Amino acid sequence: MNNMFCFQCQETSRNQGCTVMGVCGKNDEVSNLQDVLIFVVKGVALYSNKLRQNNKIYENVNEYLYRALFSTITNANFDGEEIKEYIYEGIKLRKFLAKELENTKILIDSKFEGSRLATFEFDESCDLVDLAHEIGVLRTENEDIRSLREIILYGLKGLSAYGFHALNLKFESNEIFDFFEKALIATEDNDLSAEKLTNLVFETGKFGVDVMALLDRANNSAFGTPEMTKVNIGVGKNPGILISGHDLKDIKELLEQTEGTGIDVYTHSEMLPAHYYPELKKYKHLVGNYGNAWYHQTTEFETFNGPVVFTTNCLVPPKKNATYNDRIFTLNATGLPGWKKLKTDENGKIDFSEVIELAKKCKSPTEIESGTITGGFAHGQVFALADKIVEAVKSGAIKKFIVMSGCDARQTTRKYYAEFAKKLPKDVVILTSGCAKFRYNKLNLGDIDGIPRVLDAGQCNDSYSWAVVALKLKEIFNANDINDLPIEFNIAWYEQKAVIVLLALLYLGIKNIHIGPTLPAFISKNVASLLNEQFGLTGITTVDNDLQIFFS
Ligand code: SF4
Ligand code: SF3
Repeated sequence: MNNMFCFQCQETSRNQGCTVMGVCGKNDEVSNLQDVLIFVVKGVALYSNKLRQNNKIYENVNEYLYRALFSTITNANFDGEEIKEYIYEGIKLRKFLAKELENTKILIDSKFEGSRLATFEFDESCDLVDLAHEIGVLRTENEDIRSLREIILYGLKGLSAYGFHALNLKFESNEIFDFFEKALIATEDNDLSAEKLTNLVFETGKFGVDVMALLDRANNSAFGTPEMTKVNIGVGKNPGILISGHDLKDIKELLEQTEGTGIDVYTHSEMLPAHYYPELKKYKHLVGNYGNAWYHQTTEFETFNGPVVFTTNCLVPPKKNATYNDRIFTLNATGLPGWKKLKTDENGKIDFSEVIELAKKCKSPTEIESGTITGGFAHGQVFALADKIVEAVKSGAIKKFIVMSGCDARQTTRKYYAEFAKKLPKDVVILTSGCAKFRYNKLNLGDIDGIPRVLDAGQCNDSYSWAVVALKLKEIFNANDINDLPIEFNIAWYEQKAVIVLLALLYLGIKNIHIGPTLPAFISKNVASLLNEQFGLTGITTVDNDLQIFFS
């Protein structure tokens, strides 16, 4: 029997599955505990959904469901003790909900009543390997059913992440929660056929669109409409705090608490787009972005010299000789043994005083690059430039757009994306979002009539912007089908947020998407054929060959 089994990300061992230890650094104990947690989360969803049907909604349960599932996303949480706390918290919540249900005399689904999902208990004496085998990925023997169940689950993980950020800004949707719970329960329903599960995969994409739209509204109302912005990538003389991850409410609080302290704030990786929002860029001490995509952190945190705050993934377990461990703080669903966890109070406020005091004692960051990069092309800014863009398309100055949103990661095969960007015909504009952009956003690819050739909409969830832009272009050009537009899709994926983005694009009817650098291990051969036949979804090949396919 395997020590563990996980195949949810692009770096999974041999593109089959991590069975001894995660390539990401997740050990077998944490992996198995996460399997248990996912099972517990489904049990909570079972009761919560029944009560929801009867208009009984519990805010703390909603928050738990998102936060707990989010903690199982790749590179979010490596702390087994914290995962156990989530498990115990879930079992307590499930019991509470069961009592509530008893009081209301509502019956739970007879199919699940008395089942393990409804009654499961956990304690330290449980054999984790046995347990994970019974309730983890490999519980499903049929590989197509397994594939469909896991696609849904990973889509829901991505949905939970985006839903969590929106919730942090007090934006929520009962309809999304309702689907989220129902789909979680469905992944345990042995009566669902492959056809029904396939439909659920596409429905997950619909709610992917909804959750990204919700988060877009939340971010825009809290921080203004992203606008074209030049971001400094050099450093100043003051000590700094580096903030990473995706949660914009967290950076806003950090900026408020550091104002006037003499500390500068820098963004890392997916926090770069914070600079594009008026209500965040107005802080003079938000001085720049330090470094590149998440996996460079093992060297970049060394030279940053000051404290680092993680609001979400991607965390990388430090090397043995790392000197920065006592400078790292985590928040929300993230955790790593030995790194300090910052707590939020009952009003959701974070106390950054410890981070600020530490920063004051640290050296200022060591410069690793200089200059600026430009971004801020979410749908609002693109619409403001619409006339110029449409004119460039009509005159033939812009021949095509290529959406290259998604994730970056370590594998050397990802050099493909930098090479692909460099070799693109000069009349092609890259539309990007997510950390994938770090492969080509510093290549100085120039502009077309003042329109930069790399338009960065923001974080991975801002891929939604490209769907909105595509729909707008369809209207402007009076096209019958979104696929008739001069837009191609070459998406780089890594973790499960990319899965919900992909499902959302499929739901919107976008065809012929290329994904890479490899096809997901969790997509079985039959499911891959179905996606290929129905949507033209395919993998990447070589740069030259793909350029031929896209531009000949
Ligand atoms: Fe392996 Fe990815 Fe799972 Fe980590 S998250 S254990 S690398 S499949
Ligand atoms: Fe990156 Fe982790 Fe996916 Fe939000 S930070 S895109 S990989």
